[in-house]
Amino acid sequence: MNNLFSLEGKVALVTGASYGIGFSLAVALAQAGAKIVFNDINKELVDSGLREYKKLGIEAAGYVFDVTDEELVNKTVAQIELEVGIIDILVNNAGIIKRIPMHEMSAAEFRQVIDIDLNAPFIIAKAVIPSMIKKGGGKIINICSMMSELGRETVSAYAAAKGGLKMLTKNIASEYGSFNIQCNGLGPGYIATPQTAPLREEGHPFNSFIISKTPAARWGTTEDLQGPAVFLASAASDFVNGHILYVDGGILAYIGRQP
Ligand code: NAP
Ligand code: GCO
Repeated sequence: MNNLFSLEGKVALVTGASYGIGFSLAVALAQAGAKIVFNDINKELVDSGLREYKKLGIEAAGYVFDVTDEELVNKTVAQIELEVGIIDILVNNAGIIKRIPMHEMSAAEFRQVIDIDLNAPFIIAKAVIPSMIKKGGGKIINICSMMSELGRETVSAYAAAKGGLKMLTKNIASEYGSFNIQCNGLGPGYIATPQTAPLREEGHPFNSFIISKTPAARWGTTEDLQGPAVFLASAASDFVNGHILYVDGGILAYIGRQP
């Protein structure tokens, strides 16, 4: 049974993984045996990420590229394939959110979120699929969100992107399942990372709100996501395809605590 979850001999690319959820997922994949490749948008972040991986005994390979830059993505994937190996596991993690009331959000701000959170996963999946097909298969994990299913005030662009990412996941699964490529989504609930730090400030009403909406009555940690990520990256999920695995403490199942 342990071999089912082993990633020995696999190369995993995790985008936006200098810190936060991406970093935690990369650590888990490394601890399951994968060789970790990650990127971030500037050298300072990549260098800082390399130092943090090394502190954990992980010899990661770091590359600097903006996930929305198709030409640079294609060039870097080719470079990774030469320097490290064919990418067996892709985790599309890099993402941003802009919390702005829709009627105050500019089209440019909306497009920026869509570009990073939806167009980039398309660009990178498109770049790695041909070699996965040649190699006989692969795993693509798109980091979705509660907002792949639900809306809330001020996150219109993010919800549109993450809803689209859910359907892109299902379409990649449909189009490439016959090549032994499994594409699934990982849908974190509310996780304590820099991205949600503004919502967790002392006394912020959102803090108590999320606790009341979560049966587990706590914010998630990036460690809560590690086991599900290894499952989706490993042979244990070879017949799981087009699935969004929500790791949310039960939020999506729960109407919320009565006042
Ligand atoms: P985070 O702390 O903001 O980290 C996001 C990472 O992506 C950062 O390293 C960021 O680099 C990088 N990134 C952003 N834009 C990029 C670009 N254009 N090119 C390359 N890298 C880029 O976010 P997180 O909380 O770890 O979230 C990671 C993923 O999980 C995101 O897709 C997010 O939507 C999703 N998610 C988060 C939660 C949550 O509660 N935290 C829940 C569900 C889903 P910079 O430092 O340069 O921005
Ligand atoms: C927000 C939060 C959420 C989380 C996550 C929930 O403002 O509502 O940032 O969107 O980031 O996506 O799954």
